[in-house]
Amino acid sequence: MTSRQFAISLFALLCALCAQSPAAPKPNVLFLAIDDQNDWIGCLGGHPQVKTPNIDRLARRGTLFTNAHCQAPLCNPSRSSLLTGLRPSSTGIHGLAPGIRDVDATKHHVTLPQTFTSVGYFTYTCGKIYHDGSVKPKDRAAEFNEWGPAPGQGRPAQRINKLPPPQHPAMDWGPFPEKDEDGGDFKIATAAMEALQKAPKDKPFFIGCGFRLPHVPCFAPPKWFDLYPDATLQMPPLKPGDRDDTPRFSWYLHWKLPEPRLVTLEKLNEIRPLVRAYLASISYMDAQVGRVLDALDATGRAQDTIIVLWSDHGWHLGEKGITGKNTLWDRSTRVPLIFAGPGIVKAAKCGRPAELLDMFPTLLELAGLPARPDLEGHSLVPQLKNAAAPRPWPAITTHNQGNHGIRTEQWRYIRYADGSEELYDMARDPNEWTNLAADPKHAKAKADLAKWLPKKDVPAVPDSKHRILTYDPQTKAVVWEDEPVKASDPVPVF
Ligand SMILES: [Ca+2]
Repeated sequence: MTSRQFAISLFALLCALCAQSPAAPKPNVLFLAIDDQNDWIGCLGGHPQVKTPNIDRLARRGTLFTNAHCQAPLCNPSRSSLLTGLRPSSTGIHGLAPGIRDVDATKHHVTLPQTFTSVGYFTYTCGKIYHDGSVKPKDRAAEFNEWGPAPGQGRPAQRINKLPPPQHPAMDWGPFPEKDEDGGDFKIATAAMEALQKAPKDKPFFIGCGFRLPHVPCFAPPKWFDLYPDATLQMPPLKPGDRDDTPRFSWYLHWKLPEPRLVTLEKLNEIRPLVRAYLASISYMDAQVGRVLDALDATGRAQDTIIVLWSDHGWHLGEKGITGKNTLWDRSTRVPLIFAGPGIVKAAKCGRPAELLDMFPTLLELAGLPARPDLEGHSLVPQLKNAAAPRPWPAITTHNQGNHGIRTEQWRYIRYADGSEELYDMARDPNEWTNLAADPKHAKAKADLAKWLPKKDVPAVPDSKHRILTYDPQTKAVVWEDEPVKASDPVPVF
C-alpha cells in the first residue's frame, strides 16, 4: 500500500467510526498467541493424553476451528502473514528475517494491531506476538500503545538432555524451573493480567499476549511432567519408511535444522523425554491461559470482549522422521484457532478450512470496522454464527517460493518447486502415510486442488535469512541457507 492509499483507508476508517452513534460500543479484543503449538490440545484430539483444561473451556465458550492452518510453517513468516493479512507468497517474507518494516512490500502496510491503535483502542502487547526483534524499537509505538515484558523461560545452570555438540541452546528439554512463577510464560500471563486491570474503562482495548511454550527449549516446572508419567506415555503414531513415498524435494524444505531428526533422538533415548517435555510445556502454558481468562472475567468486561486464541504453526515429534516445523504436512500446519465472545456461537466446532490470515478480516468485521480489500484472508464471521456455513476456500501454506500445501476438508495436496507432488486423502489417512499423487484415479482431484496454488509467488525478499530455500528451474540448482545441495548428497542425519 502506498502512503496515499494508507491515508485514504485511514480516512475511510475514521468516517465509518464517526458515522456510528457515539454510544455504539466497540468490543474489546484479547488476542492470545501460542508458539509452535500443534494440534496436541484436548479439544483438537491431537494427542490422547494431553491435558489443556483451560483452552478446552475457552473452546466451550466459543467456536473451535478444527481444520485451521498457518500460512507458513515458521515463526516470522507466519506471524508476518497473519498480522499483515498477506500471504508469504505475496510479500516474499519466507525467513526468520527481515521483519515487515524492513520489506518494501509491507513497510507502510497497516497491520492488525496498528488498525486498532489507529482507531483509538488502548493497545498493549506482552510476550511474543511479532517474531522477536522483527519490529524495531523506533517502529513499536505505531503497532501497540504499550509494549510489556517478553521474557523467555530461562535456563538451568547445566543442560538437561543428552544431545551431543553442537548443542544448540534452544534444543533442550526437561523439568525447569522449580516453581511456576519463575517461568517466562507465567510472567507473560501476569503482565497481560495487569494490562487487563489497568486498561482504561472509557475506551475499548486490544491486548495481545504471546506465550512462548511449547516452543523449544521445552522447560516446564516438575509438577507438569508428573501429569505424564513415562511408564504410561503414549508416543505419536509413526510409520517406518514413511518418507519412502515422499519426494526428495520434501527433504530440502528442512535440509538442515537445529531440531534433531528422529533417528538421532531414538539413538540417544531422547524422543520419549522430548514428547513428555512438549506435553508438560503445553499444560504449563495452558494454566497461564487460564490465569488470563480468569483475570478477564474479574474485570467484568468479558461479555464485551472477543477472545481469539491461535498458534503460529505446528511441530513434528518424530512424524515423517523429523522434529520441528518447516514442512507442508498437517503436523506442521494444523493449529488451534478459537474465537469466543459476543455474537459467537458457543461450544461449536467448525471443520471448514480456515487460515490464520483470516483472523484480520474477521476481527475487523466483529469490531464493526471497514473491510480491507487489500487483505488476502476471508472473514470467518459466517462460521462464527453457524459452524456449518459453507466456505469455498482451502487453507494454503507456503514454505519458500514454489512450495505450497493446499488443504481442503478431504484432501492435502502439496506441490514443490521442482514440480514433485504429494496427495493425501485426509478423511481416510489423517496421518498422511500414503502419497496418492501418482495414482491416475486421483488426477481430477489433483488438478482441482492445483487451481488454488498461489498465482502470485514471489522469491524471498533481499536480506532474507535462516531457513531460506531456493530452486532454479533452469539449472535445477537447490540452495539451502546459502549452501548448494547436490542431487547426490545424502539426507543429513542430525
Ligand atoms: Ca513459532
